[in-house]
Amino acid sequence: MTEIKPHAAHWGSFDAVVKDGRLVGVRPFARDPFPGSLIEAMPDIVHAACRVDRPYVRKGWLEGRRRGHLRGGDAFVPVSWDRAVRLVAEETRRVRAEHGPASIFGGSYGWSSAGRFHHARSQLQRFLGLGGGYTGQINAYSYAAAQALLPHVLGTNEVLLGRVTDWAAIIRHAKVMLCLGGLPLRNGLVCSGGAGEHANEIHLRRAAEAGLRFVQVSPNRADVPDWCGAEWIPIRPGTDTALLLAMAHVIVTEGREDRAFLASHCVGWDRLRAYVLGQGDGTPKSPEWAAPITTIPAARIRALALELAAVPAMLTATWSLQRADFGEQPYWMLAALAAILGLIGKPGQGVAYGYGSVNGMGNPRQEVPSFSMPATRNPTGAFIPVARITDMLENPGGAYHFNGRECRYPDTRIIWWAGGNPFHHHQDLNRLLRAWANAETIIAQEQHWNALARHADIVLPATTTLERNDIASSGRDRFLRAMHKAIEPVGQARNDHDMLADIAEELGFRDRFTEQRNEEAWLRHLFEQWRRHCAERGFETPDFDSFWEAGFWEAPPPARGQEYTQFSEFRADPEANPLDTATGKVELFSETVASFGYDDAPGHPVWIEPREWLGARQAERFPLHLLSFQPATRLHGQLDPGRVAATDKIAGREPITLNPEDAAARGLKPGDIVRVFNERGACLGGLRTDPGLMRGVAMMATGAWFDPLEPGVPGSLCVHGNPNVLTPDVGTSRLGQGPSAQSCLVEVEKWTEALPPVRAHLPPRIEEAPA
Ligand SMILES: Nc1nc2c(c(=O)[nH]1)N[C@H]1C(S)=C(S)[C@@H](COP(=O)(O)OP(=O)(O)OC[C@H]3O[C@@H](n4cnc5c(=O)[nH]c(N)nc54)[C@H](O)[C@@H]3O)O[C@H]1N2
Ligand SMILES: Nc1nc2c(c(=O)[nH]1)N[C@H]1C(S)=C(S)[C@@H](COP(=O)(O)OP(=O)(O)OC[C@H]3O[C@@H](n4cnc5c(=O)[nH]c(N)nc54)[C@H](O)[C@@H]3O)O[C@H]1N2
Ligand SMILES: [Mo]
Repeated sequence: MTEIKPHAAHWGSFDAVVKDGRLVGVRPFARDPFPGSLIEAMPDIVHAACRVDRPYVRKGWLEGRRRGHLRGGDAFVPVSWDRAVRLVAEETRRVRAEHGPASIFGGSYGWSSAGRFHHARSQLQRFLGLGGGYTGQINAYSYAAAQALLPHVLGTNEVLLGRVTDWAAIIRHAKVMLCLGGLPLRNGLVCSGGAGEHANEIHLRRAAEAGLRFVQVSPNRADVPDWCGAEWIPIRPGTDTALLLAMAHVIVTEGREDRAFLASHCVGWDRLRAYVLGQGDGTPKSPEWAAPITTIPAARIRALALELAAVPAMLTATWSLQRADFGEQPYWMLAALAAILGLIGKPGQGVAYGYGSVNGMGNPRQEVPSFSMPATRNPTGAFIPVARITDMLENPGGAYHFNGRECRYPDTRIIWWAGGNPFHHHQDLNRLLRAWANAETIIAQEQHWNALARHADIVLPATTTLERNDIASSGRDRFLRAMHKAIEPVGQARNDHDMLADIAEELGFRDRFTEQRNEEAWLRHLFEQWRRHCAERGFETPDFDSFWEAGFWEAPPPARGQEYTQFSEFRADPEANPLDTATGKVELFSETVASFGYDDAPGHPVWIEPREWLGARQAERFPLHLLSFQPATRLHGQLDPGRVAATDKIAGREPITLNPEDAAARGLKPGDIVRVFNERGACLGGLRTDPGLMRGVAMMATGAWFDPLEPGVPGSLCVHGNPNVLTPDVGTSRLGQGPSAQSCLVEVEKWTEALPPVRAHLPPRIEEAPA
């Protein structure tokens, strides 16, 4: 018998087709105009050979090889759920008593699932918070540098997270859109909390039809779809700040700055202006200065600056620009340029970040409340900046700076992860592997034997969303979607909520954790809360049963002609509607940031040479700039064992793209297997070439599961193609402490030895329990 169940994921909404208890197919949500192909991988993922079928404990951990032991190479031993729950509870109790709650690292960064009740990280943090506390992580890998910076400059992170100036306003009023990093459609395939409607392509097509001119500044022409007719200006990665400073130089020297706006709405223009003109350091930031840095001809920089001064313009940048050395600077300078041109708050103009980074950015929609699990308090209040995990593990008690604060790292004894994968997302995995050894116990709630599970001590098998009921919701999407349970849990997998409830019981707080609700009671409870919030804002919503039966609820579309421009009220009256910055104005110079005394993030935007870029001395040895971008064929590491990712690989290895001339200079041709390497590590990749990729740049998507030739040995070749064995692990600056994966130099050579098998999608070595 075939059953059809409405369901949703970060990568789209669909009907699950179930036969004889197995997921056999998917059908895209009928209301989604551009569903994309990622959902097609679902049956492979749910029934993958590498599902964790029952609880396991690392054999070495049971035998006492804990702190100081390199993880990744040991066999695992199956245990019963009862035993696993007891081991975890005992360990949690012991470590809290001996070392205090902050020695449990429960930051658990990661995307988890689209379902908002079973959201694994929220469940784990609720459990750890109610149980006495933990050390968390602040900000996101996506845009940590920006999250620290933008409140100082614009008083808000809405320019990053939404609500941003919407496409309706841009299309109506702007004539040109400057897109640093382009507007890649592949990144619009996903959205945290799931997409009901993939909207980016709708808006881009409308904009192109309306004649909006796109100027794409990026190393990769494919970052904007052809049919946008964008002008492509190639730029060396990591040098956008120099370009923007030079554009400011042109605008000032031509007297085209908006003096009235700078005087009434901004502070610090005198300081930034002096820097642009080179009055303090003797270096005018002219187009002639920026040309050799960026490789953009000075005349082109001058023309671009004058065009933006002449026609209504919207400025944007992809999030990846700030996941780089001193990544705060291009973001600050882009906001400064928008201010110098007087664009901020003008209808359909200004600056916002990420129109090309995720689905639904700039989606015209009514502000409907999102459906979510309420956050719980962490009684320790302890956290680290999101990407400082290796530093934390290496330096218990060590001091560091972050956004004006002096902080100390905790002494971590337990690492506990649910819904994220540090062996996917973190940089310099060989360094992480060494630091990871400093933990006594590593607990992973996972669905698959991915690199996190393989590097854990206690592995608790989690259900996928298809094995439970939930509700998907995103602040960037018009649809609330029911996720019906489609199949029974695979093997002994359990819901994160249920396994944590059992551990809470051992520790004496089950009822506080569950509030005596089961799954259905929770969903009804959260739904009623959401309905109340909707009612307060005047939205009519169905009751739970009608919603569940229908499978989705659609927020009413915005009225025709309705459009939204961010900062329009501030522009109209900056005294009555000040920004939430220290001065209430746009800060081109920030006294607050300057007072921190950071030379890697001073009081106004500056050009600082990245540690790794094509202009650096190391480029002699490692002459290719590696951009490890978001994959078109999966979400991060999720979906990697599925058919969509598989068809893109070359002999099972992750593709790496070079300019044909760079390939030829190395004697390489498309389809070759290559070794990509630098001082931090090496991986294999399958070669592709593209004349639309700038010379000197290599592109390799993230997400191929880490597969070291010798598991547990730092520096071992990743035979599958995970670029994070190559990327540097250093904070963007003391201000943001964000990840800086995009500042990475490598070299590529032909792989001439026998091709080692990819084992990433098979379970690890499993042994029976020791007597
Ligand atoms: N080099 C480089 N590295 C990067 C980036 C880059 O651009 N370059 N980008 C960074 C960015 S922006 C991000 S956001 C991160 C993404 O990093 P992550 O969010 O950590 O990546 P995911 O692979 O989505 O990890 C989610 C994990 O949760 C598991 N999971 C899903 N649902 C459930 C569930 O219900 N229960 C449990 N227990 N587990 C579940 C999945 O199996 C998966 O292993 O990567 C970062 N890393
Ligand atoms: N299909 C799919 N979509 C995704 C994700 C996924 O895993 N899969 N992940 C989601 C997540 S978590 C996030 S945070 C977003 C991230 O969204 P982004 O950070 O915007 O994504 P990236 O793919 O890293 O980069 C976008 C483009 O920026 C360009 N670029 C890189 N460096 C530079 C530079 O120095 N200067 C200029 N001018 N351009 C540069 C590159 O050519 C690249 O193609 O994507 C989201 N969307
Ligand atoms: Mo992200």
